[in-house]
Order: sequence, then structure tokens, then C-alpha cells
Amino acid sequence: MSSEKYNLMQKKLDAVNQKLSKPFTLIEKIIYSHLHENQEVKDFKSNQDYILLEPDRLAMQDATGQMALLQFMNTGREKVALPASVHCDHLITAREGADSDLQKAQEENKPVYDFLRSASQKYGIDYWRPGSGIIHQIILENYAQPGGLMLGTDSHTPNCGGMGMMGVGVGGADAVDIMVDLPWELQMPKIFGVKLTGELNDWTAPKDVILYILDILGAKGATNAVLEYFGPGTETLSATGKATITNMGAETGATTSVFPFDKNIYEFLQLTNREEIAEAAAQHSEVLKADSDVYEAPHQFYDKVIEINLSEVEPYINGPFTPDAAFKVSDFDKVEEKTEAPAELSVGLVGSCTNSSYEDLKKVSQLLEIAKEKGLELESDFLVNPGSEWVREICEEEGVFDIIRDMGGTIFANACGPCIGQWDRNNDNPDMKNTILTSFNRNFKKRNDGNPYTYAFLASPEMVTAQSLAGRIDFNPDKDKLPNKNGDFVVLEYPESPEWEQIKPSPKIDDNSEVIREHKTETEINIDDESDRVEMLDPFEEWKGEDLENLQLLIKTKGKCTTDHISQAGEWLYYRGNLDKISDNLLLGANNAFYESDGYTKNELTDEYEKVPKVARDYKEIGVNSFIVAEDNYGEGSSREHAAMEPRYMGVRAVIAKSFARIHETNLKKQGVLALTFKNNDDYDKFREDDTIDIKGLADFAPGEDLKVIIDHAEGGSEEIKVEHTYSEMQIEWFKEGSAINWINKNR
Ligand code: MIC
Ligand code: SF4
Repeated sequence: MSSEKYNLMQKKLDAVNQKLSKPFTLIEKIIYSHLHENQEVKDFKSNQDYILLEPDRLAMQDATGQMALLQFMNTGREKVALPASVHCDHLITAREGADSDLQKAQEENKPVYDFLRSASQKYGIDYWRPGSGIIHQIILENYAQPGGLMLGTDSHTPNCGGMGMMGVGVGGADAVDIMVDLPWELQMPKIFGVKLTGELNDWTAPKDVILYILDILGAKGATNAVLEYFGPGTETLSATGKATITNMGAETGATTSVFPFDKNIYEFLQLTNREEIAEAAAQHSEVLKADSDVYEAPHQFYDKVIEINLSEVEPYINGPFTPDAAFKVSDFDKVEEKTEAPAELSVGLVGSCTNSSYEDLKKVSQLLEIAKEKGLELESDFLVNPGSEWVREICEEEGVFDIIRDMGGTIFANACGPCIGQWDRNNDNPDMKNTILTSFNRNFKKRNDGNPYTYAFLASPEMVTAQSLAGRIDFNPDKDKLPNKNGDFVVLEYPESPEWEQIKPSPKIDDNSEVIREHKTETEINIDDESDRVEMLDPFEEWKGEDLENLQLLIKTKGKCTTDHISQAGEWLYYRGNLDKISDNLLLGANNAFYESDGYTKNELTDEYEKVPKVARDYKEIGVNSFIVAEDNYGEGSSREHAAMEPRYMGVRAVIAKSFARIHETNLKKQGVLALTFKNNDDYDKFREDDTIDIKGLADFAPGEDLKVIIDHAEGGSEEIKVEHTYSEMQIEWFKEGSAINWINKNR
């Protein structure tokens, strides 16, 4: 944002202030200064009012961007209505090392890259080549601007909150709204203030702050809420350190997380060749933090205040299979007993959008250097994915990678790699029970290598390195010593913080060969007919105006059912541009409440247990629609709308859950699947394996009005329950039209 934009932001806030006259939190400042022109100004009530907003920017990655752009193409627009970028980062498999992996990816994913590149060129979108880096790191280095609002078709878009920008992860259909110049609709979130004081100790990193917050809040504790950081401790954290914290706010369910502008953000803007923005932000720093009244009496203005003294935070290891199961350093030796994960560490992995900055990788190399001097060696495999080409370049120039390689580590491409399951472990025993420790943000079952017996834990890059040197996850570097090759026991000292001033600034975006910015409307979109990677989409059928009757239970899921359980990643990323093909992974990871094998359900047509997608296709073929029953936080995790489009495509008309994760709930609504919650959670128990249901009251479907569900048990008898929903007027229109895209095509 230029100075002019900040002046405008201030003007808008002054106008709002005249009407509301109340002190604002930082999030409120960003929200109120991005109201859409059709949005009336009022004091929005959290978890109640929907607000129309006008984001500044959009980012898409190659695994979700394909569906977003396929839907956008169907709207017939010539150009996107706001600055946008596409990032090729998710589809590169980690096998041998950066160069050969990248080359292989270029060949394997050619139809996808050609499609994304041509669509970007046609519609005026910046296209970041494969190998340029991970979406969120690229945004941090090139686009993130304090006080701005951006959307991204990836749940970790809040990463840019480390730079004071509000970033929200959304599904592709939300992206289409803003690409066609419609307002973006958000339900006013609750605002949690997180006050940081003190300073982190050695062995404790920004990652530990968020691992600790996950311990306090849990994986859905901040659903429909945002985390706003403040207090003197914020200034002790670097911009990329702050980004680690806001990135993983997504794991608490938070819509976004934001830090106030400070000198570290200013310096990062300078280092990344954005002096003008740095100066403009410094001159307008008042709009880039909350009003002083808020800081003086935070309890009056935030819905909840969490106080954290950074000097008291300890190192953590969180896992396995969920990001909120936290073990403090003093309990590392209890992990094996409590989780059944072997204490022996097979692989340590550093990277992902959470922790792949120069600062992270430099710390790793510093530790390895200390270890080398002390005669220590890496006892586990050690794999690194840098976050961007700039990070890679400076790490090469500074000798960071020489040290890692010298100690036996492998440097993969600047990409998501093992974080998204693009990891060819080349293991003789693919079902081997083993433990891995990563600096990633996700550790769902089977995510990294497809093996349900890989126990994945999350930790800071420093801790991943220390444990890889120990070869175990019960090593406490604060008090334990490690045996070196001479048989002596040595202390692993914590390194100094890396110097940022010495490193080479990133290239200006216009001089950066990693991004293609040739925008030409006449470009033809390249969809290769010979390939099954990218297929045009057919519109979903509109609602027939009647109640939904005789829906067959497709599956009643039990326990955690994340988007990875609904639409797995890994090898399935291959079909992210082909809805029919990817629908063959529908719910393959889901736990059936009536059957022990994941991904299986009873086929009422054959009376056999078969894979969920097979059963769904059988029902679809004979025109039987179905529904899904689920427990809490259904759809936790990714923004991938495939998890909503696949069931829709396969004839699922409703999901009835105890609760939903925010992005997934919206994705279901956008694709025309009814997202309903139990009025009484015990009603979950009423559903039996062979049930069918009728959903009543749809003719009067209205915001805030419950719907009725009649459950018909196959063995006789029926029961009636009430279900709730959070549909707005607009969202009800999407349902009626069959999907949000149908609504756009009809009305605009
Ligand atoms: C993830 O971390 O789960 C992903 C892969 O980045 C997803 C997006 C996707 O599924 O493509 C996300 O976080 O939204
Ligand atoms: Fe990529 Fe992993 Fe970040 Fe998702 S969480 S964007 S897969 S690095």
C-alpha cells in the first residue's frame, strides 16, 4: 500500500468512527477499512452479522487454483477484478533432491502447469513457476502489506499476518466471487487478544508459541474467531517468526491472526525491496495497530484475552496425528509411553510454509555447525525444503546448505514436498511403524507418506535438528548430553540469532525471473485433451423446489474427519483439476462409526462393505441421493473445495455434523450441499447404518430458522430431529441455484 492508500484507509476509519465512535482493535481497523460499497456501516455483532468486504489481493496455489480457475472460466469474464497470483508449489514430489525433482515435476505436471500458466496470462494473474517457492513465503516476500486484506485458496493464508496483513484462507468459489468483482462475505468473527510479554529463551522458538497456544485452545478453540497479537513481546519476534505464529493460527480454527506493525516488519519490507511501502507504513503506523484504549483495557475490547510471557514458554513437540496434542520439553521422555510412537526418530524434516525462511534454515545450519565441532553426527535422515528461490539463493551463498549437505542432509526443491504428502520415501517397508518430526503445521494420519504407522510430530526447526542429532524425540537439549564419535558426552549449545542485515535483498518483483507477468486477454487457455489432469466443469443441478426426500446414509463418520480424511492429498493431488477422477477418493480416510476399515461403508444395493466412492457412484447411477453424518469440527484443515465438490458430484445433498470447520462449511454451502448441525448433539447417536432421511421445511428455508429431519430406520420406525444452520439470505440463494457459481452466472 502506498501512502495514498494508507491515507484512504485512515479516511474510511474516520468516517466509521463518526458513526460508531468507539476504540478499534487492529482487526476491526482492517475490516472497517475494507467494507464493500454496498455494506452499510454498523457495529457488527460477532458470530451473527455477515459483512461484505473488498479484499486487496488474491493468491491461489496449484492444487486448489485449478478448480478456482475452472470455475472462474465458466463465468465468462475477461480479466480478474483484483491483483492475483498463482503459485506452483504443491505438486513437486520430493525424491532425490531439488534439481532432479523439479525437472521430473515439470514433465509430470506439464498439463497442469500449462493450464495454470495460460489461464494466468489470459486473466491477468501473476504466475509463479514451479520451484519459485511456497505460496505463503512468496507472499511474505513480495505482496504482504501491513493493514491490507487478502484471500488465498489455502488455509495457511493467515501467514501474512506476520507482516500485519489480514489473510484469510478460502475455497476456490470464494476466490471466484472476488475475481468477478463481487464482495466477499464474512461472518464477523470474535476477536481474541493475545498479549505477549517477555522474550523467548534459548531452545524456544516462535513455533513453540503457537504450539503452546494450540495446547491452550485446541484444534477448534478459535473457530469463527481471530487472534490479534499485542504487547511488548511482539517486538521481540522477527517478521518471519511472527508469520510462523499467524500461519499456524489456522490449526486452532482461527479465521486469521495478525500482528501490529513494528520495526521488524519495516526491516523485512526493506530487505525485500519494498522501501516505499515500508516508509508509508511507518508514517501511518497508528492505523496499523489497535487504538491505545484497547491496549490499556484489553479485557473490555477483546472477546477473550490470552496472556503469554514469552520467557516462560517452553519448547514443544505436538502430535501425533493432531496439532494440539502438546508435550513440553520436560515431558519429551513420556511421548513414547503416552502415544505408542517409537522414541527413535527415523526422519527430521525442516520446511513448509510455516518454517522455511532464511532465519529458520540459518538456525538449522548454525546448530549443525556447533554439532560438527563437537563431533556429533546426524542420527536420523534429515530433509529440508526451502521456502523460496530467494531463500535458496541466500542459503547457497551463505554456505547454509553446504553445512547441511556436509552433515548428510538433503535439500529438496522450494516447495511443499513432504508436507503435502509429495514424498517418495522409497521405503522397503512402507507400513513400518516409525516416528518423524517436522517443522510443518500439519501432522494428520497418513498425510506425509501415506503410512498410517508413521507417527508425525510438529516442532521448531531447531528442535527438529536437535532431535535428529540425537536420533530420538526424548532428547532434552537443555539438560541432556549427547555422545559424540569419540565417546564423550557433549552439550549441544543454542546458536546466536542470525544477522539479517548481511544478506542480499530479494529481487524486485519486476526483475524476478521466477514470476511471469505477461497479461494478454487474447491468450488461449491450454487444456490438453489427451491428458486427464484438467477437465472443464459442468454446472451442478439447481434445487427442484421440494423437500429433499429419501436421502440414503452414505457414511456416519466417527471422530476426527478432516479434509484429508474426506479428500486425501499425496498421490490424489494428481487429479485436483478433474472432478470426476478425484471423486474416487471420496472419504477414503474416514472412520466409519459402524465398520472398522477406514473409507469403507455398507452398500445398500449389495449389502456388502465397499469403498465409499464406489458406493456413492452406485447410488448416483440409480439416481439415489445421499447424506453424511459427522462429529465435531468436520472438515478441519485444508481449504480444498474438492472435499465439498466431490460429495456434491456424487449425489450427497447434506452433511449433518456436530460442528464444522469454517472454510469447509462455506465450501459446502458454495457447492450446494446443505451444511447442517444438530440442535441436540446426542441426536448423532440416533443414526443407524441403513437409515434414510427426509429434510423438511426447505420451502421456508430462512436465516436462523431450524430445519426438520425425519430419520427412517430400515428396520421400521422413524424419529424426528431438529437441525440448525448458519445460512445467510445470500447463501440460501446459492443452495437454491445449485451452487454459488450458478448464482453468479444467473445474476451477473
Ligand atoms: C494443506 O496444507 O493442507 C494444503 C495442501 O496447503 C491445503 C490446500 C490444498 O489442499 O490444496 C490448505 O491448507 O488449504
Ligand atoms: Fe504447502 Fe504444507 Fe503450507 Fe499447505 S501447509 S501450503 S502443503 S507447505
